[in-house]
Amino acid sequence: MNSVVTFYWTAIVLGLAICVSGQSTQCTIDGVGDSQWNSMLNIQINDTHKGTTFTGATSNTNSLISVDDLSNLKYPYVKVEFIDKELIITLEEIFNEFEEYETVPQINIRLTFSCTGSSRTLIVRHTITDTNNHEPVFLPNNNYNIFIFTPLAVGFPIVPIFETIYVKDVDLTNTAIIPSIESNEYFDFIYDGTNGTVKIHKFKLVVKKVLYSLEEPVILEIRATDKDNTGDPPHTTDGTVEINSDPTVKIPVTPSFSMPFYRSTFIDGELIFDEKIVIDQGYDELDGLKLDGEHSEYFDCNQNGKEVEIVILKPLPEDVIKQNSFLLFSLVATKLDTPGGKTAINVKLPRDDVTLEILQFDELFYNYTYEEEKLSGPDIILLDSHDNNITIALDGEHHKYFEIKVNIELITETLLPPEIIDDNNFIVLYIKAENSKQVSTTSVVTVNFPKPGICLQTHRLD
Ligand SMILES: [Ca+2]
Ligand SMILES: [Ca+2]
Repeated sequence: MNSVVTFYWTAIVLGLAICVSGQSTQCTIDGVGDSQWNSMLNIQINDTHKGTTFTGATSNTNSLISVDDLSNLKYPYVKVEFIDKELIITLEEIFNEFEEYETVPQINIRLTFSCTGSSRTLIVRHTITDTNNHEPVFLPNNNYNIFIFTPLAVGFPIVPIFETIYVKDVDLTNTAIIPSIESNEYFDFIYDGTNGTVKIHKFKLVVKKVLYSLEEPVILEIRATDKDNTGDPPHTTDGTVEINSDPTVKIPVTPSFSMPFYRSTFIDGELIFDEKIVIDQGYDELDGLKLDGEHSEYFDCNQNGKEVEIVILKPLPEDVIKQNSFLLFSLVATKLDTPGGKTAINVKLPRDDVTLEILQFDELFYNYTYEEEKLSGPDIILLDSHDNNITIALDGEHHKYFEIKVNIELITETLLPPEIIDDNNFIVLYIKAENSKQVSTTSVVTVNFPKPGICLQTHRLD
């Protein structure tokens, strides 16, 4: 019995010894340390890398049992071979297109080897460093044709029919495409978000000033420049847009003066203006240009292209000069199918008669705003007025909706009709003060109607 027990014990000890000697013959690969076997073998490559990424002779390795993809990528980008006891890892040809399809810069695989008496697994990670090896590409091609229907408001987006301007840049760290367009007066070229696809950016052209018509096709060069985290120089790709419209479709442009108010001084029988009177929009094909208002009959106006000159038609009577510090009248431009344009002309009269009492407002021009049914603006002050019998009157467009309070402030007691606000960006009022000696003075008040969005027919205030 003892010899039998001894035999079993010997067999158990021998078995254990064989197991222990099996562990000591596990697989090894040159260039792969224990820490890498325990975590992973990280291989750093550029996105432009080609061919082999790792070779290493093995020991105690019988075969490569399996290669498993751990990254769930579109293609197997890595080939693993075990030839003559050597592990060889190579990039497949399709890796050239890795950036076309993938967004995560890693390829993870698991290798399982058959070792002497056991097996061993090794995780291999290829970490891909991005370089700026791709240029931005306009899609579907870099020539776009756009047809527009004028008029178009500022900010109106224009895009090709049945397509969109896309730019693709597949570099792994691409963060943006910066658009630019050749210098032109009509359009800006701006970013318009993504189309929901990573690596594809959307763009549009927008109208940068009111576009009433395009007489000729406009062909513009557009550019897309990439931005990424590679540290490499950016790439720029050129494209063109051709914009056409039907030139027979036109709307008349409402005439508009560059300023709501022009100052002048009457010196030695001449009118000297602070600045030129300019019709900055819609000056062509005017039906008429006329002066309107009290004392305007002494003056005349002539149009020369965009500019308007006001001249003295007949001498100002002495009593007009004596009784007024200023004259104020309107210059009106009329044009068929438009509301026309209007500006105020202020003429400062000479004051060499020092005995004449001067009556004057503190400003020649007051700017009020009517917004959300509230009127706001500066106090209107009469200077050096010791006369208790001064009358103040209001005149001008829609003046019946306003009144002047004693202290002096412009107010409105009634809500302005919506059509007045809709049809105008501003209206002009005249305030006239007259004292008991019939000395009078005038000033201009503009009431602005701020509007969100765009108004095609504008009067400029600045
Ligand atoms: Ca790029
Ligand atoms: Ca790249």
